[in-house]
Amino acid sequence: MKQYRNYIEGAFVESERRFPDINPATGSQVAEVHEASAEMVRAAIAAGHRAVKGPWGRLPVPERAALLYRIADEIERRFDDFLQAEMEDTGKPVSLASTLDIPRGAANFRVFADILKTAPLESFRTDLPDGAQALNYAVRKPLGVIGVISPWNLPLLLLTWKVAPALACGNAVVAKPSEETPATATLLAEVMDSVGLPPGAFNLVHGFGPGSAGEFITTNPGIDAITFTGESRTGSAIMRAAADNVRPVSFELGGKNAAVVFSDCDFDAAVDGLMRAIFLNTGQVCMCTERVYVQRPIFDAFVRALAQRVSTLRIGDPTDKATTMGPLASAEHREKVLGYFQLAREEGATFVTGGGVPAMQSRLAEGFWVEPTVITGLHESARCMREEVFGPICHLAPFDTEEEAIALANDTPYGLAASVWTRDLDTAHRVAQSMRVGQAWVNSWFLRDLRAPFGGSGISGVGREGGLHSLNFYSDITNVCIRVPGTRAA
Ligand code: NAD
Ligand code: 6OD
Repeated sequence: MKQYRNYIEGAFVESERRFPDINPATGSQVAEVHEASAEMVRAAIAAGHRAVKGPWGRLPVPERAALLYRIADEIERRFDDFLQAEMEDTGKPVSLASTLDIPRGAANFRVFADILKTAPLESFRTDLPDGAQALNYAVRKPLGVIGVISPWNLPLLLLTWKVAPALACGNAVVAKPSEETPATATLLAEVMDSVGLPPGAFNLVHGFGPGSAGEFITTNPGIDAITFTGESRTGSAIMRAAADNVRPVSFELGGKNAAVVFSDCDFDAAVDGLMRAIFLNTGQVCMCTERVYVQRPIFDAFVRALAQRVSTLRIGDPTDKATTMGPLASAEHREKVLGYFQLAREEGATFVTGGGVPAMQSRLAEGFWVEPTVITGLHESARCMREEVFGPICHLAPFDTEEEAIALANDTPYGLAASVWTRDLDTAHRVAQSMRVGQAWVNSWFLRDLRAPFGGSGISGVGREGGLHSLNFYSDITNVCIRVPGTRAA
């Protein structure tokens, strides 16, 4: 049985307490995970502080950036190991993991190394009444030890999205991947080890949230900032823990994302785009669309076209290149999603497709499968319209006017992402800018430029990461103000 150990101050550390890592496509155990004790988490945090005060913290920017490039190169060299591990942990199809998760894992390190090298620093000249001047300039320093807590849906992508800029800024990291998906994080620790990252700069602890590694990180005053991706409810709990020592937090949380499809859209492109937006990663992407509003003249045709396309999804073995939809990530998550299918029935939904569990054969029979599901007919106040399901389900409803569509899309406490489908440029800008979300895509979905701000409004998040936003969150910024006497430059 494979063993996933903790990585603390450059050493792989075993634990007495172990828990199983399950392959969601088969329901079988693939590894034993070593759960970090409170003492181990304390040791990881102390190691982080030693690293920041020691060789890691003193490394000049070009050398730090060179190490980040080496990490990216090493992830790519071990591409197949990462791919296999991610598929076993999540059940995601090889077609997805090989084009999204693993390449982005490497890209995160390269991009943030580049951003660090080219990041501008603010400076202002102030003209003083006596003719002298003051020069203000900001300097960026590491914050210290960053607690990174990540979810199970895009394990490597979302972990490295935070670890890379945190390291780029010279911090040490104590990272805790989801208990459901510890595999690629463990490989990442091996990569850090093999590229010669100074011990303590990157530490990995395995475990759960409450009463385990997650809580041990967030409640430890030695953690200087917490960056978290996961459920909004968990964000609230972590925010309470961070409040005690007034630590900064960056949160990327849940969504109940809408798409607005106007009659003048490129119909086929909108159907294609929404198939991705609804079913990518079995609907387990925080930005997946669960509410689709379609302008009335094309509503019926759109529902029919989407249903027809759903029938072409290939549900099956993640290692088969033809597979386009894998299982849900865990038995527990499947119970939750099936609970929402049942609730939708009770709330009066019409099931256009799906709503059940597909019959799978042989070794896949014990996996955590559900059918891709399209529903209509729910009232806006239905729980299925208001709560995040995080599975392969969407509801379609008609709208008449642009104002109505904007109001419907924004009628949610979440505010993560939206997409707008239209050929009219004015409508596109107007509606996209009216969305109360962190990301509004036009005629597209999940297009990412890592220099762009990313995050959520409302209960979908706190702050923005990406590009300079990440550097600012992971830095302690000091403004130096120097009086320059008697100069008269214009
Ligand atoms: P989760 O909140 O259950 O868990 C996320 C992580 O937090 C895990 O590592 C877990 O062990 C840890 N955790 C749980 N309780 C904790 C506590 N009290 N203290 C410290 N750590 C704790 O989320 P999940 O089920 O793993 O992921 C799915 C959720 O994540 C969905 O809501 C999804 O929308 C959201 N998500 C958001 C984004 C985004 O960028 N906005 C991205 C991916 C996923
Ligand atoms: O692309 C990213 O950087 C990002 N944070 C994606 C989040 C996906 C949520 O499941």
